[in-house]
Amino acid sequence: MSFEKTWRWFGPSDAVTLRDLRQMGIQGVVTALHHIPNGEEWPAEEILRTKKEIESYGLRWSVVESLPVSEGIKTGDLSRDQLVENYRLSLRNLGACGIDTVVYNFMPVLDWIRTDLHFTTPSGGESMLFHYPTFAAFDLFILKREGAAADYSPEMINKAEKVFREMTPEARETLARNIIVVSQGFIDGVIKGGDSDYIPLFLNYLRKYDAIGPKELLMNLAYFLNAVIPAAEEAGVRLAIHPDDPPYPVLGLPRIVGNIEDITAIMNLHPSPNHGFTFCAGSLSASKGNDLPAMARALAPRIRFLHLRNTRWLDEDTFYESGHLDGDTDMVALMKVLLGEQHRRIRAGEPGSRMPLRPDHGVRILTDFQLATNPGYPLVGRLKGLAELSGLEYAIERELTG
Ligand code: DNO
Repeated sequence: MSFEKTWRWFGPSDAVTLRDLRQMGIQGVVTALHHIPNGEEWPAEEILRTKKEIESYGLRWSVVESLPVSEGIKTGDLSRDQLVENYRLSLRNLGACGIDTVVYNFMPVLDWIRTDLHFTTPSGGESMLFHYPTFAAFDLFILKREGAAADYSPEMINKAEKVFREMTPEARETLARNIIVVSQGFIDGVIKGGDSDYIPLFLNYLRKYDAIGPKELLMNLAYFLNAVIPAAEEAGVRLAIHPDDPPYPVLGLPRIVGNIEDITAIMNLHPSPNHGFTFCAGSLSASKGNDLPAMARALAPRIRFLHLRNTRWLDEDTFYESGHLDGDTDMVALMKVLLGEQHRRIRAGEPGSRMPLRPDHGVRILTDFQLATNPGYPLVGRLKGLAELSGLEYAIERELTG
């Protein structure tokens, strides 16, 4: 089949081992040097150590996810130039070691956000859910962020008040920890598990964006790209920016990678083929205005990496991460567009035609409850997703090629 099948692996401490991946038919590993602090150069020896370990199982290190972009680059503070220089060095080292695709995101302070990490799906599995009034309650009444009320409609504030009133003190604490610490720590977030006074720390990070709106953030992204794209080109590394999740502003923070206009504007910042995009279906589907097959069609030549998963809306304020095929995104239509692009590249003999695909997130089912994995990354649920996506790919490929 045409897509390279990949899997996110969190390194030697991941309960899913490289041996497991081999058995599952995975071809490429998606990982990062999670032990290197955010902002520091990734030394070639460390990259090679991980690469050799992966290769000793007959796999390849397909994609770096992520080489994190530090807060100083996003805010454009005085540390920026040193951080950008370290980023350039890491890209050079990765390229020299033969790693050619690097994912990053440009979301201020936070990465993805869910209000419930343990939602029971209709079939009894466990998944992650986002409920906007609960998120508003976190912002208004737990964080008590200054000026937050101006960001919500009176109707939403009423809903948030009701949610907050009905929550126990423990539930409030869990919500805050989930958003600030639990879902961020394992992806190199700014606040780590051990920080007990995480709310004031978090508010301090938010305040750094007081004078930064979408325009300023886009300028800081442009500055970053102008500095790192030449290094990526020299190193033979393709950068792939990841969309925001959910793809709209939160907590007074700008988010600028959320829809077709945003992504087109970002791609237009630099024409280099080394400046591309990670098509993350789950993140993009968290905004009802996004037509995913149309976005894939419009962005096709710049897509460097595929994250496929689905979401389902329960009501106007709530979505959860459903099965990979089963959800509100038309995965058949999306897969057709993506496969069409993959075939076009192969036919055109384009260098770097490869589109690695990974099943993003998954529903916890069966023995997943016995395995300590990161939120969103169960073994069986993701493997089920990969099997479903592969079956779909197989069927569409037969249809396309006859
Ligand atoms: C969530 C992931 C994101 C993604 C980063 C890329 O599980 O899709 O955390 O890795 O945003 O930088």
